[in-house]
Amino acid sequence: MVETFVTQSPSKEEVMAVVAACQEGMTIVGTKFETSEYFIGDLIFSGELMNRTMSILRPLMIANNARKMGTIVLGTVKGDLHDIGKNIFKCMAEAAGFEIYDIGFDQPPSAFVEKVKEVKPDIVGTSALLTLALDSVRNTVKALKDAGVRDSVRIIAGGNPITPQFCDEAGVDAYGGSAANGIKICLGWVKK
Ligand code: B12
Repeated sequence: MVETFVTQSPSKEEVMAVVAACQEGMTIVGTKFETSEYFIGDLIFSGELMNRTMSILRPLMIANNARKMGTIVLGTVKGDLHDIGKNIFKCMAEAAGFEIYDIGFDQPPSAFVEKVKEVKPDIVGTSALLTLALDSVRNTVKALKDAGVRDSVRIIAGGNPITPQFCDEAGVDAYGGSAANGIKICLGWVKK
């Protein structure tokens, strides 16, 4: 299906409509998991489908963008294997002209610190879907501080359990919300 769709030269708007429909599908999967209609195997299957879909759509999302707006080190924090939202943010940020260093999922604070020291980004983006991973976001900010690189970057945190209150308390500069909202915030930072 998606393979056929990409051969029909869709516009960026049409591609984004497919991404949005897939996101809605993932919300339905989550609800069915909560009500025990779906099981862990369904989560795994839906996750694989979504990541595969994103890898097919990615070239269309980032096509024809030569501008370089800034650099982002991005990763899902330690203890959390969810990477679909991170991957969507990555594609949309690339489409907006950012250079992304994606360090992957289940990444300890030290991995963020090492990458920041190596590539000196403008922004660090964390993703966390598990409530249990909120401590990892806190620890990531603390590790950047302890390594003396905190003030060289802006930090944005995304994922459902993140709230503006949490960001204030954890020392995160911005609450990401949706990927689209996160891009707006990041563009605002690099344009200043
Ligand atoms: C798919 C899925 C999985 C897959 C993940 C596959 C993968 N490659 O990611 C697998 C099978 C691995 C999985 C495992 C588990 N999962 Co799960 N999973 C889901 C599910 C159904 C969808 C998540 C998803 O991809 N959503 C779609 C994306 C697009 O949305 P998103 O991630 O929120 O991202 C958007 C924004 O948040 C934002 N964003 C995200 N990151 C970032 C970063 C930045 C910088 C910015 C700006 C924005 C941003 O942009 C995105 C687009 O707008 C959710 C249900 C749900 N409703 O979310 C449960 C869910 C997250 N999982 C849950 C649970 C409990 C688990 C398990 C513990 C289950 C178990 N018993 O083993 C394990 C934990 C494993 C681990 N250690 O991480 C719970 C979490 C509850 C909680 N609050 O802690 C949920 C909410 C299901 C539920 N309703 O109970 N899961």
